[in-house]
Amino acid sequence: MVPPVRFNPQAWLAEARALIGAAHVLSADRGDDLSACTRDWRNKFEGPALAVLRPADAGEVQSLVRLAARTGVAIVPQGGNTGMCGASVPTAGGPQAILQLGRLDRILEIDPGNNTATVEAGCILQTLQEQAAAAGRLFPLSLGAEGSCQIGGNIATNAGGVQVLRYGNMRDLVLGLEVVLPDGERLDLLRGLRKDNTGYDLKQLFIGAEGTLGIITAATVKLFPAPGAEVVAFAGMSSIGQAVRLLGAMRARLGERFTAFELMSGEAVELVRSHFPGTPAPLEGRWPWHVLMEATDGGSDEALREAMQAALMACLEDGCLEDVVLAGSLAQGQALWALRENITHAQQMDGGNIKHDISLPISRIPAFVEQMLPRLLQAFPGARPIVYGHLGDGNLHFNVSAPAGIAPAAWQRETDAVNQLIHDAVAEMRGSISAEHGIGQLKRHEMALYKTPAELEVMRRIKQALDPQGLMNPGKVL
Ligand code: FAD
Ligand code: 2HG
Ligand code: ZN
Repeated sequence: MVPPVRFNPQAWLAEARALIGAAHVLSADRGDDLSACTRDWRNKFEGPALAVLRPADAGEVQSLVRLAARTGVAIVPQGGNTGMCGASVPTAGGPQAILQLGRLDRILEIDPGNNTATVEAGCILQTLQEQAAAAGRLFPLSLGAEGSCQIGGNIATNAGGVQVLRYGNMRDLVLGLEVVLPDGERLDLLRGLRKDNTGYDLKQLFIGAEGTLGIITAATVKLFPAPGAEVVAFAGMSSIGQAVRLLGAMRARLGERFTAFELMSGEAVELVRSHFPGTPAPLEGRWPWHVLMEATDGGSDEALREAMQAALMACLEDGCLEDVVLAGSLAQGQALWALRENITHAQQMDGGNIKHDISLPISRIPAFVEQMLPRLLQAFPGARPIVYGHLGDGNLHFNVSAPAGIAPAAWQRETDAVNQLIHDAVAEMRGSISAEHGIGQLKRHEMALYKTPAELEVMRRIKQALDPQGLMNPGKVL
């Protein structure tokens, strides 16, 4: 990125204010507090912003992007700022403006006949879930930050979450996109088609690109029939090998009805219980591993419960699990989900951690975990691994909290060494170092280590073709 010659911030801000209104161009020089936008959710990354721009529609996004392109100002697209990799905040370098999509929050259409919704990028995920439910439909993407993350951010990160097992990740849910390109051109790919083989599928470029190729302003996404019945179960077992066998057996028995399969170590459950007093212990005994399972369908609760119970009993007899409880009510089911969703918060309250968002072929996960835990403890005595995640998708959060008595900042200094140990082993098993959170700033240098030169070169060529000035979210991904 080339910094503009004789750049005049005041003149730039005045131009931006003339384009979208003074109230929607926030800047530190006039006393606006930008910290909620310049610092990431984990408090790990922070960068200075020339301004926080809050356009009202795609036309205003285009005007701002054209201004930025003409003046050499970089744009950092930002949704709910809940990302885990520092991708939504500025980096050091030339002038960077955060373009916050929150005012583009309308649901433009829900088409129950086509099972689609067309929404602006700044729509909060939970709002879309609720509006889809009001129309008798399900928008299945579900994750702990759903009350504040935005559809545009979900698309830009190709978010995963807890329903991928049945419905896929965000990429599988997107049918159409509208994107403002780095030169301000608007690309209208907003089609609600399930089949369309007319050349390159351009929308795929922007899904998971973390805002480095353009700004998503709207999307058409898939909806599904709203399930009437839902059953949640919580199981305990001694080994991950049992959990993997349980997954296979439950899928074989319940098929499409099986929607979630979340793994939690005993330590993860205890951590949540210690930071969220009142969290019930779902099972009587303590188990090294737990699994939270969910099944849904369009029939009755009783029938689904019976099917789940029968499947679980067979698994108990086969030794895939050692204890299990079925939620007896919606509230009990929600409490089990809260236990799972609070792990991130509990780790944050515990003083932060070194996060890993790995994926592996599911069949290799037991061997990976069994080998990695002792190796980790040998290399970093006292380290506290908090292992959990979306086992049904082969995606684990192999997070490592600091040994007792080690300050969070000191532990963060071990990041590269801990990452190398874990990610080298993942690469040896042909896994991924980022299953669902993305690369951002956090894993940029690591991606360069684990991708092949040919993969990186094709990525660079795509970036160069779409963003030759390098102004779209610089310092992220590549
Ligand atoms: P932001 O954080 O604002 O931005 C993320 C990236 O997208 C940045 O690169 C940004 O530039 C880009 N971006 C944002 N909006 C646009 C746009 N309109 N156009 C172009 N680029 C854009 N993630 C999961 O995948 N699965 C989980 O289970 C999960 N659980 C979470 C639980 C908690 C408690 C928290 C805090 C986070 C969790 N996340 C999870 C991470 C995060 O919520 C997701 O990555 C989410 O998709 C980010 O959405 P956002 O709107 O907050 O995006
Ligand atoms: C989850 O699965 C999220 O809960 C967050 O992806 C994971 O905090 C984390 O590391
Ligand atoms: Zn996750």
